[in-house]
Amino acid sequence: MSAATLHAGRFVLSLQRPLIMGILNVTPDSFSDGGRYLLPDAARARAEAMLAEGADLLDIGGESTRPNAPLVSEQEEIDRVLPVLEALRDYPVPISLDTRRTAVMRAGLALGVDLINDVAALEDEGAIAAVAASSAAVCLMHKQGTPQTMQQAPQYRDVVAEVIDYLAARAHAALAGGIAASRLLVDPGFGFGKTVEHNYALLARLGECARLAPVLAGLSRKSMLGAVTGQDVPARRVAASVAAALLACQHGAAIVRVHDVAETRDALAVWQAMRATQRAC
Ligand code: HH2
Repeated sequence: MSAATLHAGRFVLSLQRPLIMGILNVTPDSFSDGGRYLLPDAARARAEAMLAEGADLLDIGGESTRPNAPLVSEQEEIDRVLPVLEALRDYPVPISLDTRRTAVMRAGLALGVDLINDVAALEDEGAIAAVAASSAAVCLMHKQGTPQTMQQAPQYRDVVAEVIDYLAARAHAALAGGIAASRLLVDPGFGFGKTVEHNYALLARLGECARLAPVLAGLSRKSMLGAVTGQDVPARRVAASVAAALLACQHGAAIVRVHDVAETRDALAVWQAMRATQRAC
């Protein structure tokens, strides 16, 4: 069963209400915000805006993992994220580092990041040991293939069962490597080697993932939303993203990773007000 708290570096986060993770990509090519926050000042301004809008955590990434994204060298990724992590290190919310590389994790952990958000579920050599040696939380995400190949022909016998089996195995490996259960999040990896149908099957049955560990869900502005709304441009998928975040929370997500913090916060406030009334009745 999901824990009611998450131990994440400097913080013990209550998961009694869903938390909002604001996305900050320090990349030239991320599918929605690429190129906008490359300079530390622009990144800091965006971080502060998201905090003012109600972000509970901030997720900093230096490599786009969108389908067909070009590979970035380890040093390039470190050079992108480190100045921003340095600028944000004293912020009053947990800082998450979105990376799949051990060397980048180590550099971020040395600066005190509170959470490692790994789309490769700590599969890189030495990644489990690097996180275990810290007090940071970790998000273990499922993907099929690599960003360069993953959307070519995703195939599953039973997508929900296979994703859960994979996440359970990675959670087991993390525990065996010395990372406490109270530091673990899991994520089915919406859009990472999945068809539109696979993604919606995972959303409908997200609660089954939540039996493993608290779930982080990243649906914001993704093409699975464009596919059903006809909105081709990511920036026009805000309403669909808010709906998806709300559905994810209804189906058990503990944290939603979003570009549109203020809109998501308002939608979740309405849902929480209804839930509070239900509990009182
Ligand atoms: N999605 C993206 C990146 N990191 N991490 C988790 N845990 N879950 C996700 O669904 C997830 C993630 C991709 O979105 P974005 O960061 O907006 O774009 P890009 O990869 O192009 O930088």
